[in-house]
Amino acid sequence: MTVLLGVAFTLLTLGSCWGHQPDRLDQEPELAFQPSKYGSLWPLPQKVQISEVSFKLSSSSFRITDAKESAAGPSCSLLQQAYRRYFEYIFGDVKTQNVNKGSRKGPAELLELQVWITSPDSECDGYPTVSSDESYELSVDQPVSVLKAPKVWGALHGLETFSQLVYEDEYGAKSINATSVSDFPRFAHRGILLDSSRHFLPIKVILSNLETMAMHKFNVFHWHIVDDPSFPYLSRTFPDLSRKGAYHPYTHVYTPTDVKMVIEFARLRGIRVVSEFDTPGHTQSWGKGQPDLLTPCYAGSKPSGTFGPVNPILNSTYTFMRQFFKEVSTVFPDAYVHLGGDEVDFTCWKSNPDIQKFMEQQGFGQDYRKLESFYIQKLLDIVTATNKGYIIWQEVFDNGVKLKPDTVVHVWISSSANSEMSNVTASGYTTILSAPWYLDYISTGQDWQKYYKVEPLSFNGTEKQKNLVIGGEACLWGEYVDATNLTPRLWPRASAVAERLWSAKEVTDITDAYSRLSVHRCRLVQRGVPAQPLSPSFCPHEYK
Ligand code: CP6
Repeated sequence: MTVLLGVAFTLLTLGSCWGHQPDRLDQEPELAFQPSKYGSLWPLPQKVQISEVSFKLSSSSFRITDAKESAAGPSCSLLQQAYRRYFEYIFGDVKTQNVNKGSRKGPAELLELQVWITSPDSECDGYPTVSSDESYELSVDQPVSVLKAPKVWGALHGLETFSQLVYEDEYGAKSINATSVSDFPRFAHRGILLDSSRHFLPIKVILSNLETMAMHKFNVFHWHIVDDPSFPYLSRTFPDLSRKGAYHPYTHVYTPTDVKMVIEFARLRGIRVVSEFDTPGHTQSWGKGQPDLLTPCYAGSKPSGTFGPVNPILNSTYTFMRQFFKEVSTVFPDAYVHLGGDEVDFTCWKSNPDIQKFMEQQGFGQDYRKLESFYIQKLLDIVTATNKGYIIWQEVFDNGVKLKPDTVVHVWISSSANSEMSNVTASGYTTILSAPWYLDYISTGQDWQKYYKVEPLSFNGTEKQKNLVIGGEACLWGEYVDATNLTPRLWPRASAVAERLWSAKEVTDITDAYSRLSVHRCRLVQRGVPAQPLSPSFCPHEYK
């Protein structure tokens, strides 16, 4: 067995992805590329030890297999499909690989990665949840490497980590160093929000984004599926909603089959699909297919012909919501639905004489937040009756609505995020943070650093309060985003968020992050993801 100075080779190879110095920009320090001792791992595992001993891998002999003790065998198609995916990521297009194993006496060869699900219930056929065990342990060694995980969710993450440890030596042959990894997420909820209302996002775009999310150990796809401009969700119970409210009734809709496909594709990658049906605001498109759902706005004493938020004073509103959310609760298997509740504009409610009368009867005075809370309270009860939990935008909490103890409050307003996190957790609610992570906002320069430097637990609060922060989401609002620019706008900027939510709190070295992220970004490109560059540079395998 020949032992190579694997690390030296790793560094050489990784180094080929570094170009010139990044341009000096106002806000960020200039970062020099110094190869990281962690190679190109992203997000960084909780514990890693990479040795200098290296092995070769060849596509003709290397296999990913079920360990014989594993609780998941060949019948677990989630794992079998994952083995195939990662084999392809490791070896690329096998047909065009140079299979120059030949007679050249080289270092030892790694022949096998055994995957061992250690808990009696592998959860192979289940859905991931907020409390899923995502931990894994990986030992890369001769003659076989072992990936141990209690559940399939950890195994999926471990396969990604394994694939990130493989690099090309100077002859283009695949190598890996003896390594041990012990890993688990810092936060349980690590999400990406995509908005399919401002622009319709073809299923293909959604699926490829899920694939990229899996490469980053993201585990929640927050599907902001409908909003003011369009209603692409095809409801079986209320088909007029998309027939009249989508941009196009056939080409710009998500059919039940489409939705199933997204959910299963996500499940196979350990990703939850949390749908958002945002009300009472952001609902213009709902009004087209559901007469009387929205509040008629008045100009003086006459209806102006425009409509405002969902009409909270009609019984028919709640009959509709009951049926609609009953359907949603069966279509989306996740235990949570996102109910929105953000940015309700009171102008229209104020203009409407029937609403004014109702306010008086209820003793709400001029406080329209009370009317908003009245609506939301009823909605929450409706959704609770479907046996779902809910996530709501922060305004619902701010307005003092009575919430179930397991409610997740989604903090999005940047100016007050820290005090909001303090207040929400002081009231005993769990929370997720998005305020610092609006990835639809763009600027020149390395803004990934700004996202990376966020510390979600920097607010004032007790240990108990901090434990209520279950994670965060990067948001890609869709006003200026469609299939043409979604991927490069999101990646690798969302990669910064992935590491902040997965890795240990102490992982803050921006120089080390830059080195790993540069190579990671090239890996995304090699895998066919058009992720934008961080700085002037080149990749060994450019995008094609
Ligand atoms: N759409 C919806 C949006 C936003 C929200 N809800 C939003 C507004 C301002 C900023 C970011 C996002 N585009 N439905 C608020 C959660 Cl800065």
